[in-house]
Amino acid sequence: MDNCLFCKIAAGQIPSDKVYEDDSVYAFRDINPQAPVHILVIPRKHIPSLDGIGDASDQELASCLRAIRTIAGQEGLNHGYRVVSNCGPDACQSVPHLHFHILGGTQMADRMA
Ligand code: DGP
Repeated sequence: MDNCLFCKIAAGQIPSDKVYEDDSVYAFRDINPQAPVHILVIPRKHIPSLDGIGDASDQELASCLRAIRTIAGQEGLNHGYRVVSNCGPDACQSVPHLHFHILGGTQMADRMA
């Protein structure tokens, strides 16, 4: 999609701190980290949010989940990590391209909201 920030990041048109990529997934460090490790995992295909996954293949979606596991290993998150995908205004989604936050490297709160 022409005017999507994360599409531009995945295409290398906007710089990012890349941690992983494959044919269908790109992952990079969040510009405003909320934990010692804070990485965003995105499908290369433009999908606005989890509400739009009808337009993604099972392979594309599974690739995101497999990338999350790979990245957690790369980052040494051996004691665990949290995965969050904000979907829509009630969840304060600010970038309308499906993304999964990987948060880790610290003990997280035992409640999420
Ligand atoms: P969300 O609120 O769930 O839509 O998360 C969007 C995240 O994207 C937020 O944590 C900050 C991050 N972000 C926004 N713009 C940029 C950028 O230009 N570069 C990077 N690396 N992260 C960004």
